Amino acid sequence: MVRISEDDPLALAIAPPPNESPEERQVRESAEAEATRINNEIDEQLRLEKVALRKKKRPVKVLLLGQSESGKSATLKNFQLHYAHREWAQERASWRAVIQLNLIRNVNYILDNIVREMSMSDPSKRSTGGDSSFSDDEIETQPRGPSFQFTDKHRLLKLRLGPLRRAQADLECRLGAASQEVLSTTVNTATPFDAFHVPQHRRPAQEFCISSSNGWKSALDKFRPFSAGRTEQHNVRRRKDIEGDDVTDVLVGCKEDMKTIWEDSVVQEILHQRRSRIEDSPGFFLPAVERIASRDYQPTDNDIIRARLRTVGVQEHRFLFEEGRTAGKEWLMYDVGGTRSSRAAWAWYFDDVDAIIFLSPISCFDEKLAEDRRINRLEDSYLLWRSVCSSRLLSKTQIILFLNKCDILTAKLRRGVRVKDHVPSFGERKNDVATVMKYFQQHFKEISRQSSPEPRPFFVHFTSVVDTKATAATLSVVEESILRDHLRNADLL
Ligand SMILES: Nc1nc2c(ncn2[C@@H]2O[C@H](COP(=O)(O)OP(=O)(O)OP(=O)(O)O)[C@@H](O)[C@H]2O)c(=O)[nH]1
Ligand SMILES: [Mg+2]
Repeated sequence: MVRISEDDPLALAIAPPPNESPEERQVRESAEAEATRINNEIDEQLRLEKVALRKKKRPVKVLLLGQSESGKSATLKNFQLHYAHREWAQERASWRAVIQLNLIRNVNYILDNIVREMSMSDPSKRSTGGDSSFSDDEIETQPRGPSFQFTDKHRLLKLRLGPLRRAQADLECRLGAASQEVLSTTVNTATPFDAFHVPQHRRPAQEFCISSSNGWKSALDKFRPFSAGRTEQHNVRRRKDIEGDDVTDVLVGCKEDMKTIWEDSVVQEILHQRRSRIEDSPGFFLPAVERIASRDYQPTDNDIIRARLRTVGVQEHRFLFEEGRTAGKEWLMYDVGGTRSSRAAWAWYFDDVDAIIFLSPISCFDEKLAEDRRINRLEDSYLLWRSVCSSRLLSKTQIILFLNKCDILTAKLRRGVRVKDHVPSFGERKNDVATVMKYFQQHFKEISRQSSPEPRPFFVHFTSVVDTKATAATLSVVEESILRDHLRNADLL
């Protein structure tokens, strides 16, 4: 018997009548059960609607992985160029300083070589290395070729291009760590095998966290156009930063000498003897001196894609896509620093990603890592690919492989560089582009098959991401495929 409090009006109102018959009681109880059922149904409906809304809002998450200089940031820029054009246009002016720095570096690299060769031919300077930025170690390990016929022209060029050293230091200071390349080191960098094994209790240290919610914008921030709301003094300062007038003055003043030094036959001979393919190096802008070393220079799309700015740590980029199947949808893309010591931070971002785009530059079968000159770059890429494929955290994540820098690969093979001299397992196969591509692709496919914890499809694209038109076509296929997985993942939430 239920006791009803005489003071509680609600309890009194819903209490069964005092002399309820058994039939009346049955009717009442089934009405109450039906009311509860409808109530629960409405609750469930509301819950599902909430989940659906959350799913709809959830951004598409993509992680770009690969060794340093593999083209991760260049791929990201392609996404921005094709799908978030407004933002791309807003950033255009800020890239000017990066491109100026890239160009200045090209010239200073040539000057370093001249200084080095001059000091080689002058025994009194041999041990000091002059004012060259090459280490003694590097000088000693370079092959000694014939002495070069330097003339007063070279000494004059060296003198007149001197201000570029200061300009480089100035721009590097303003752009921060991203503007400086990592130098060769043989000390205890994380091997690709243990790249992701960071102790659980340790968050990655400073440089290896998200350095800015806006990615490369942090480096470009100082070079952003001035705004109407700021003081005139602020805007004048900002205009100076953007136009970098000191640097631009130096560049304009050095324009003719830069062209002369690049076209000089002795310089070409030095670079040839060093087997230095400066043309294939990141951020090579010497052929565009005329355009870049001018006061009204505005970077083109292609300049921006080719500009080299190292990624420091893990950078998060949010794009609201304006084009494509996912127009109106937010994409969250993580661009990581690819040097060996940066890789420990990657695993923190594996959780919850819809797809990984893994880049491997297949042109680099004959190159060594900048941060560790003992390691072949292709070998490093294989090991890294194996680590990513074998990660349990990623066992259900779609991985898309970009075998990148096919343009450089093609040029290299045409010059007669033989794959088998660097990759013995290539054997006596034909040394042409199609055979080499197929061979490398097969190797990556086999690694994926062997090391993935669960069977996964093998998605591969041959790319030259500096070719924005061809890359647009690749990205539309990739967008479609990532979207499919994103929707499927959302349903599994
Ligand atoms: N020729 C050619 N250059 C490329 C290609 N992909 C990238 N590059 C250039 O190579 C340089 C390095 O590319 P990034 O995108 O900065 O490399 P990353 O993987 O982001 O490197 P980190 O930030 O150091 O990890 C840039 O100057 C690019 O323009 C390509 O397919 N062909
Ligand atoms: Mg990068």
